[in-house]
Amino acid sequence: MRVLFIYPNIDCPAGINHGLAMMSGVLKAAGHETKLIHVNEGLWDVPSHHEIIEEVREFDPGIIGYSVMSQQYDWTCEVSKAIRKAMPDVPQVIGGVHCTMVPDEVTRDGVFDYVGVGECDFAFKELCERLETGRDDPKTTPNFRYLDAEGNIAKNDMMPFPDLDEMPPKDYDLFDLKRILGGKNGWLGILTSRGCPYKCTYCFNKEIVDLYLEEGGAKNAKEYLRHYSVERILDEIRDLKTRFPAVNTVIFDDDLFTLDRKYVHEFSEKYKASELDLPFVVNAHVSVFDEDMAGSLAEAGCTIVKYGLESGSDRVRKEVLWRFTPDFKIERALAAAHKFDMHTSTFIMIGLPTETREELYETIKVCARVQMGRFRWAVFFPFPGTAGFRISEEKGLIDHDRMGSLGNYFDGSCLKFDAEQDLFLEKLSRVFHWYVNAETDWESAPIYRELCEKVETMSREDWTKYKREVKQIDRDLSEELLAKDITHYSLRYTHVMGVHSDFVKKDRAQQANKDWVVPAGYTLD
Ligand code: B12
Ligand code: SF4
Repeated sequence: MRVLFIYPNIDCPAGINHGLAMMSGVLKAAGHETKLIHVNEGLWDVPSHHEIIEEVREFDPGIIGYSVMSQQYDWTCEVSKAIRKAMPDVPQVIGGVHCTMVPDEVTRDGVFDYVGVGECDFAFKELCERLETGRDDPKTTPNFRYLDAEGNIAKNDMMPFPDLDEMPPKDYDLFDLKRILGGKNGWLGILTSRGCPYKCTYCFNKEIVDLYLEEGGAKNAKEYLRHYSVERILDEIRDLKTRFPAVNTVIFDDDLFTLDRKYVHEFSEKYKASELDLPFVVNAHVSVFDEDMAGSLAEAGCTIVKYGLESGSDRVRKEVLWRFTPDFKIERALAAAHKFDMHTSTFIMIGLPTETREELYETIKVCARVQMGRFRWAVFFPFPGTAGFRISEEKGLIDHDRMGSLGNYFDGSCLKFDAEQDLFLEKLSRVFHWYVNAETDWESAPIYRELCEKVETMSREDWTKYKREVKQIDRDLSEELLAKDITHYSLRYTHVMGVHSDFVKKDRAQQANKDWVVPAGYTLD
């Protein structure tokens, strides 16, 4: 069968969709033909409905599969309706995180013929083959929901979590990897595992585990966490590096690379011995990262460790985020990476449900204390289907109109805070790093304290004018401080990332020596 995937990767970094790479690999191994329309403005101009329909016609698929996250659901529905009008007989199927989170909502919308829930690597192949051969009723295919003739939601059981090493190779050729790597300065995203045992309220992992416990025959949450064998991953990277010499850094996109100490040691030893000679980046959890792991990873070539820090307030972490990491572990995890000279990067969230101004300051203070290499902040967004959504909804905090109109998670909150807190959040979402600088014991702190005081007294009107100048003010001040060798964080790469001046200096020195390829997401401008 000819299977056409459409991946709306709009308004976001262009990347490999690992789910599609795997599903396409499974289909190709069974003799099917696949093609992808990868919609991302960084890769190509976003096609019009007309252009998409033309491309669909040309490929003449037996089925169309969309892979969507919540943010792109509305766009996908519009495209699907346009295709339906032009080609009513082609079955259209949707899957991806958004469908797993709110399957009934998507099914009820009635736009797609089938809605895939959970990990559909084998289930989608099964559906394609049932539709093609008629050997079994497609309507009973595991993992799928649909509207029956009476308009009720019909739902099938789920297949158990797939065993990763039973899967055929991923089909990276589905993507224009050369172009993707070009846009990312040679950074290759790889997934070595699936699953995470934590239950953070803003993430989808808890919900997928609950779903498989209820409907997928899973006996315990541990079944969710699976690794590909280290040998398979090394072969995958070796193959891609050979075929795409532009690859110069591997970024392991796994939710949690460092949960299993034994795995970290095994991986590090084999990676080093493989002589791949590619620096790599991992995601770690602040609860389970120490010098033993840091040493092992650094020795193997790890250069950057990324952590979710999210909030500096113990109450918010426990009550709102369900992240039960005490402060000392956060500090230990960051210090461990610094000891081995690895760059550290943390994710921060502001504007969390019930978060007070004092608690926001606790987040600022923890950043000033641990002095990570960089931090990226976002304004909390309650993804439908998450516990974070339910917590916010129960407390009547969600402004639904605002939620629908927010294009990203950086410029404002869709929660109803009082006017003063709302304005403070807007300010922080532009100058969070100034507040962090102001709380340090650095020579630059008084300068930033003065700036923060100025920002705090501004009315909304004054702030609206001032915020347009923030980037330039920040850059001018940073250059002045760099010239005097005074430590500080400044905005680099995006308007929501504070980068330590030591990194800026190192980066410039290496660029001057021309032996440094600036990694995507780690570039300075
Ligand atoms: C790697 C990753 C990225 C990578 C690659 C994205 C990608 N599409 O693969 C990059 C860096 C590009 C990225 C970007 C973003 N990400 Co991201 N990302 C992840 C991460 C860590 C892993 C994704 C993954 O590969 N999973 C493993 C694969 C096997 O699972 P899967 O992709 O879900 O696919 C399976 C099923 O969903 C289903 N399926 C998928 N597609 C289809 C299609 C059909 C037809 C069918 C039937 C089934 C089906 O079967 C697949 C195979 O089992 C997840 C967390 C996670 N654990 O999933 C977050 C996650 C998916 N990302 C998230 C977010 C918010 C983003 C961004 C919006 C961040 C931002 N502000 O820029 C962007 C949006 C990207 C986009 N859509 O354009 C959220 C999504 C929340 C939501 N409800 O939408 C997640 C869940 C993390 C979280 N906060 O909970 N991300
Ligand atoms: S630790 Fe990270 S991946 Fe795991 S549940 Fe929490 S946010 Fe999600």
